[in-house]
Order: sequence, then structure tokens, then C-alpha cells
Amino acid sequence: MGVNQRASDATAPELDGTGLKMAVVCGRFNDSITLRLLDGVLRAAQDLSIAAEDLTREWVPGAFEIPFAAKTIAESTKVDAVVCLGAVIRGETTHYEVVAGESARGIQDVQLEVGVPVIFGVLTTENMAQALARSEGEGGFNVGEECLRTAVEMAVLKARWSQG
Ligand code: INI
Repeated sequence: MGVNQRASDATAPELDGTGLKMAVVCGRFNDSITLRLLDGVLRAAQDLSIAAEDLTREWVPGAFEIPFAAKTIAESTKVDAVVCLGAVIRGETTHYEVVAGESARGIQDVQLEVGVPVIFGVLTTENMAQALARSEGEGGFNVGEECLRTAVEMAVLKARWSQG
């Protein structure tokens, strides 16, 4: 990952997820990758002091179904943020573009419509090697870990601006 692809560590806030309720929506398609992303989320949960009972998991068939599940969960008002995990890996057909595009659009629509942070952890890669490189184990780069941090940051931001 190039340094220009993320904000400098100097500007990243101190994050504490104590008491926050999070949901993770995870696609079964390419689950050799999405399980690795989920591992990243669980590692980050420990770092951020998010209790196991405050982290709900919901599985769906693939990235295309993620926005519906995220909307249903976000509208329940039972969580402070939703993290969406999927892996769309380019194949021979244009199906890839449709699934990846609709998943991304749907996820953004949900967070703007419902007003709950919904975090985009759907990998869209050319091949399996790239997907593996974005879902590494402890100490390596893992988009799932990044997404839970983003979820906490956005949930805290929302809480700050929602106070009377
Ligand atoms: N779903 C994915 O999560 N990743 C993919 O790479 C993928 N491809 O390539 O087809 C995929 N397709 C399934 C899709 O998400 C839906 O589950 C299916 O179309 C039923 O609605």
C-alpha cells in the first residue's frame, strides 16, 4: 500500500470503541478472502476495546446483497455503524463491474439515506494475489482492520454532532 493512499498517521485520531455497537455484514462469495477480512475486524475490535457481544455478524451470499443487509441493520437503530466486507475479483466477464459497482453505490446510498456510518470493506481486485495482499494476518495490511477503525471514527463523529 503506497503512503499516499491513506491519511498520515500524524492526523489519525486516537480511537476508543468502548461501548460502541457494531455490525459486520460479510459476503460468502470468495470466503477464503472475506474470512481473512473478518479476522482483521476481530483483531481491530480487541485493539479498540469493542466487546465481543457488541460486534454482530451477518452473512449474505455475495457483495450484491450487502447493501440490503446493511440497510436493514442500520435502520434497526441497534448499532452505531455497519462494516461491509466482500471480495469482488475480476473474472472473464463484465459481471465483475456490475457487482462491484452496485455494491459500492448501494453501500454509499444506505449510509446517506439512513444516517448511520456504513463502511466500504469490499475488495475489488484484478486477481486473487491482490485480494490476499489486502487481507493479511497480524502485523500485515488488512482492509478489515482499517474498516473497523473507520467505523469507530465515523460513529464518534456522528455522536459528537448529534449531541444537543
Ligand atoms: N459476489 C461477490 O461477492 N464477489 C464476486 O466476485 C462475485 N462475482 O464475481 O460474480 C459475486 N457475485 C455474486 C453476487 O454478489 C450475488 O450474490 C449474486 O449475483 C446473486 O444476487
